[in-house]
Amino acid sequence: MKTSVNDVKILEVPTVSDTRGKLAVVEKECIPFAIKRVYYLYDVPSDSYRGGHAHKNLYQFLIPLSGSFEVHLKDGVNERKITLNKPNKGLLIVPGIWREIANFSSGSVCLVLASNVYEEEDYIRKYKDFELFKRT
Ligand code: T46
Repeated sequence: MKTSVNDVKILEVPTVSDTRGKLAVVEKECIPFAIKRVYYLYDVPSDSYRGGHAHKNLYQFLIPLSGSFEVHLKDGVNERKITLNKPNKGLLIVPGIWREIANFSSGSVCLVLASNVYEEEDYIRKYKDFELFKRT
């Protein structure tokens, strides 16, 4: 699979702001996939890390609803590290990207919008298998 870490993008979520606060809306124009699943990570200890895998076909949009965390990305050749800390800025992760999520701040919440339902067959959980997947 040819995707690279440069295909991973921070997208701004349109936000309506007034004296009562802010309201952010993810509509279909905002992200390049139809949402089939929503899940979120919370109560994550600051010394733990999530991810440590890639997806074969899944698109995801990660939004730091609260707090901050770091997303480490690999495509088999290049790497990127992105800090998410603004609830109106999400990270679009395309298929075929290895990710590790770490350094969660206290009370942080990571919302994930996904292009498909949960399928364990879509996961590549060993880095050696990921390298092979990227070569083929
Ligand atoms: C990702 C990061 C951001 C389910 O039963 N249904 C689900 O929708 C998900 C996502 C997970 N699970 C089960 C599978 C495992 O037994 O929950 C357990 C923990 O899943 P996992 O170790 O994959 O969790 P994370 O936080 O490492 O990764 C998750 C997503 O799996 C992954 O796509 O990018 O959040």
